[in-house]
Amino acid sequence: MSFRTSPRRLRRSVAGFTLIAALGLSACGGGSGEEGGAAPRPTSLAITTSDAGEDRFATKAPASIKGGLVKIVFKNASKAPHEAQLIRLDGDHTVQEAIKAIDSEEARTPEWLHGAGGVGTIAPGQQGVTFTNLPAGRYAVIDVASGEGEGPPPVSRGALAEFEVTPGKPGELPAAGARIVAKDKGEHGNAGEGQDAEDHEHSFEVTGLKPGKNTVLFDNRSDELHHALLAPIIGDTTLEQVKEALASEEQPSGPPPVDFENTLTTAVLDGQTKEVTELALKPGRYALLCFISDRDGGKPHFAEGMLREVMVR
Ligand SMILES: [Cu+2]
Repeated sequence: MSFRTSPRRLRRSVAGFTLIAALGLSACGGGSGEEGGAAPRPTSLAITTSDAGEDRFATKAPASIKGGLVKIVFKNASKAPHEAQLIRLDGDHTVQEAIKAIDSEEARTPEWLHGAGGVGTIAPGQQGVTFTNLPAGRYAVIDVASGEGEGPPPVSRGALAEFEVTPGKPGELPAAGARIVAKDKGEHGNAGEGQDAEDHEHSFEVTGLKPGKNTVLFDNRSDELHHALLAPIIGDTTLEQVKEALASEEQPSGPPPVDFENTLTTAVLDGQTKEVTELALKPGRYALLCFISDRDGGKPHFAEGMLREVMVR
């Protein structure tokens, strides 16, 4: 499963449920705190995904942009949900190799493949904005997460564009009202309140999420790839029940534990990188989790400490 955001896994876990992904990020982008006079102006990276007939898509991005501080503006002009996941490729590795690695059942992610952030899945007609710093290199924007059913992911059906990033000046990310931090075991405060630290190879720290549109700093201080999924918990389902359902390889019988139609997610970020993105939340209980595994494989991170409840009110 490497760093594919595993809707298939979700689907296996929650039979009869379609991951229609995030109805989310509001259409107005930008403006989220570009104050602070001396700050360098971010380079704009405009990405659009639209329908191309017969279950195919087309993703457009500029052929080359200046790196450093970048403002990614992703417009979903398709009738299906899409994400704009940025990846960076080392050496001579190709996007096709990357897709193969991401879409394989193996949980490993090769060292030459980097999660460079982006905009998590948004609904048709929506626009999402993310700020991050991009080092120079060869990039692609792909959609591996938004596919429905068991068919090939959208990236294999045209939701893909390659581009080059030239060296630019890194800058401060805009201010964010909320913060989600991914950490590795051993870092201060890692174990989480009242949880035993045994299985906690990684953990989330979260502050400031509120109902409505949130500007969120996703700060990956871990050495591994992570994303942050926020799935509304249904009814009185406990976090333990959510965990069981996610971990189960069997078709579950009862009602689904979380509302995947309204799940919000960030893009996948390499270790030691960060981005500021937008997440529109309704009041209620959410499961905050990560489906990615370590680069060398193993369990998805929700089974290694990255699953916790967040109350939004
Ligand atoms: Cu993770």
